[in-house]
Amino acid sequence: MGELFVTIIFITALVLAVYWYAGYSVREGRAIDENQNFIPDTWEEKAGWFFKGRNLIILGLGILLGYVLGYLLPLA
Ligand SMILES: [Ca+2]
Repeated sequence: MGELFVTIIFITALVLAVYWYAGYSVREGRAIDENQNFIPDTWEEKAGWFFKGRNLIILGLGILLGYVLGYLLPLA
């Protein structure tokens, strides 16, 4: 379970980094963002689901993290 926890932390960090970098590259003017949603338009074409489901993906990762953490460190 400990390895699973590290894996989920790693995946969560990676996913958050991708979301952050999407906004960063637009703000820095490195990517074209015609519809001004702070997601490079080329990324939206390739992986629109990843950005459309952003809230759900972060929520899911959070629940998963909480679940594994609760298993590793039971309070009672
Ligand atoms: Ca865009």
